[in-house]
Amino acid sequence: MRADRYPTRVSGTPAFVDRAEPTVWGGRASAGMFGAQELDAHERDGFVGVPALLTADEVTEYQAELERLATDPDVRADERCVVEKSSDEVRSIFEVHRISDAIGRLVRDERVLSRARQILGSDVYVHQSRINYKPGLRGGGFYWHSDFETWHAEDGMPGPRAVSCSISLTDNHPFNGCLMIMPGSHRTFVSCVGRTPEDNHVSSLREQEAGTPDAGSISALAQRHGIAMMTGAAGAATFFDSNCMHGSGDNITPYPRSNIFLVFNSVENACGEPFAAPRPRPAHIGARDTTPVR
Ligand code: 6CS
Ligand code: FE
Repeated sequence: MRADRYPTRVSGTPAFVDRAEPTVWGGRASAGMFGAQELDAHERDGFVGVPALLTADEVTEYQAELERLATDPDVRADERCVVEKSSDEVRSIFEVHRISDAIGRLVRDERVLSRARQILGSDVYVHQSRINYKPGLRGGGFYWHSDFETWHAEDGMPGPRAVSCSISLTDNHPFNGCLMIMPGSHRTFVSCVGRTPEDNHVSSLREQEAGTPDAGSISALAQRHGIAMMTGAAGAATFFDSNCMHGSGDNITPYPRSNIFLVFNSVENACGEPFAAPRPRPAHIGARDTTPVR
């Protein structure tokens, strides 16, 4: 029987489980573009910002690519495309590093890949990639959650040895649905109540239910850690640990919030059977191919 260090969606009462693993792995041996202070910040807070990861020209190039993808009828008809609950606008496109050559190049770019390898201390593969379009005026938010809780329960990810890189392609203001993270919350795993329904991903990627932490846990973590807003100009990136408690608000302003979201998992942390779901999610949401990114 496989040990489950992070039981979730199996009990009627929520619980806090202390994280057993480090946040920055491998004794800082991997060479890469993060300096020592940035890795210290990542270990402490669970996230670290990289202002101007992309140049202004690259931002323009990727914005055009996002527009092209969102208006391509074949992409819209693809199961990897998720539309907003409230409108018919594109909300996310998954496995975008395979659909778009430009984003496939970004995954291999040293500005992204070397940083992911430094944090995870090993070869890495893409567990998930997506583009999030949070359109202006009606862009839906993402309620508080830990990505690792979902990836553990539904994709069979053993431990929190994964890191996300969110690259903003529009200016992220406090008012247009920017990413919010509770600094330090990555050191506490919140065990969630409720069971995972069949094919949960069909609804959860439009609005998450199962795996949503209870109000008491969210309040306790917010009290303990506070809430940081990942604001910044287009082109900035935030690397954040898989177990950070994070979310983003609705966007009722006319200013869209779009980002490219790349999730790297350590090849030492490959996903197996889900820990709390009837079957694994489709490969375009939780990758089964663990070929390292070179
Ligand atoms: O279920 C997932 O994998 C996705 N859901 C959210 C809200 N964030 C992480 C991930 O992209
Ligand atoms: Fe998330």
